Amino acid sequence: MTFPHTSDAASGAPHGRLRKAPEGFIDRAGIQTVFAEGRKGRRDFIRGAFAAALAGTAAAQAGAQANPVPAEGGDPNILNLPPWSTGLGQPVVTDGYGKPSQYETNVQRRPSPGLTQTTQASVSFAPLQSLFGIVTPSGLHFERHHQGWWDVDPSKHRFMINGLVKSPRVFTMDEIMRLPSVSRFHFIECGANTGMEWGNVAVPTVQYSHGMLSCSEFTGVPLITLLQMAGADLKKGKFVLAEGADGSSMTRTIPMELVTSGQVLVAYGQNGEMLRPENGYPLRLVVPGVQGVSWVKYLRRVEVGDEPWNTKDESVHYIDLMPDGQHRQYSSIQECKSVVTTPSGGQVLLDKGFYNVSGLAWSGRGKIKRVDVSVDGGRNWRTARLETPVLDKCLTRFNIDWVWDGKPAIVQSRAMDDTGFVQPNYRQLRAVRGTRSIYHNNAIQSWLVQESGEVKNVQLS
Ligand SMILES: Nc1nc2c(c(=O)[nH]1)N[C@H]1C(S)=C(S)[C@@H](COP(=O)(O)O)O[C@H]1N2
Ligand SMILES: [Mo]
Repeated sequence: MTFPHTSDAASGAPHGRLRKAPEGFIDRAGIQTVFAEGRKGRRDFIRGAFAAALAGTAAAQAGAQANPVPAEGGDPNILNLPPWSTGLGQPVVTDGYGKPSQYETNVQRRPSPGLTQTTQASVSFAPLQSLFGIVTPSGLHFERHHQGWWDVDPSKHRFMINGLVKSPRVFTMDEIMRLPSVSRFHFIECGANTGMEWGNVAVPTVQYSHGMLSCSEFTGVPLITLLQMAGADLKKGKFVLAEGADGSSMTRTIPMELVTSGQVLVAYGQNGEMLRPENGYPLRLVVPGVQGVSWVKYLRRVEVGDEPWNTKDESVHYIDLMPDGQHRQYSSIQECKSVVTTPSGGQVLLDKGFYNVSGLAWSGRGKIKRVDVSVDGGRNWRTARLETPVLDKCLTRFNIDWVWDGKPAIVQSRAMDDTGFVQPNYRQLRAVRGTRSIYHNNAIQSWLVQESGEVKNVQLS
């Protein structure tokens, strides 16, 4: 399924309909990072750093019209020496693992208040609105558990290869970790990410609309190496089945081409350390470009076979109901997608003037080639800067300058990958996919900046 390159004129969209978030949905603490000190009676703004940024030269040159730092009388925060300039600091951190600043404690992954709450919440969303660059800190990586997570004892964990192989093999963690390894940056996105938007439910923040998305440096052994050690029949073997050791019996079929290309990894490392328990410690499959469900955690078995297995996780879940009433199965590649993370829903712009519009773009088919940004609901587009590195099947950070005139604005981003695929708007997506899907929504996201500065999730029809 591909969409034609949308010309600016063709994608001219009508005005957005403002959708209200469900009552009780907004969890303000989760929405924004606010530096409360000294800001009584003011509107919250998107990062405390903005006060400094606005006084800076880039913003001034870009035509900033407002400076929130009071000039007259002097700012006590620059005039008075704080305790950290006059006293002795803390000794080295010796109590184990380092933690973020106490002023950053509201940057957390969160279960969505809009989803059914079970005794064990099964999804937590990454706070995309608070992150920089492309790497998701491991403690903020989204989680999706079908049966809860486990801290698996690595000395007891075993990984088996069977099926169409000469000699089935069972590996210990030690045996896997002495093999040649590779390290690669890749995004992982749950196929259900942005799923609520199919039903036109205005989840209030980018954390809840797009936060089943994370990006890490993964370290491990290419699965093909392990298959070759077991003497896999790569002629008859057209697919592999990956199975997890947790109670969900997570099993997914993966086409052999992805394995022979060397991209699929049996990974134990995440951002320079071992995987986190909630992300599959001590072993998980990394299937670049493919939806999260195939990235089987607590990986205990890979079977080589000659046809897809049609397991519950591929016949009942993660299928797309198409307009003709048929279900689309095995639609595993996460198509080209992007989202503006600043400004985004739940944030508040302090005042008119300069803002850095920032966001993330990714494609399961390759590298991001271009991202365009619109501030008028898709009538006009400007090409954003792609920040390096721009990697294969990895998040790419984009930035673009914007001077907000204080009037209502609809901010959108539209990504294109190196296959020429252009991220669709809702009209284009629904024309192909209909209206009854849950999974695989890669439509252009719209954020309405209101005159008050408050940013809301809207969907253009
Ligand atoms: N063993 C096992 N693997 C699993 C799952 C699971 O519940 N059990 N969830 C899958 C789903 S649906 C997703 S989206 C990703 C989420 O990975 P994360 O929790 O590391 O973000 O893991 C996949 N692998
Ligand atoms: Mo998922």
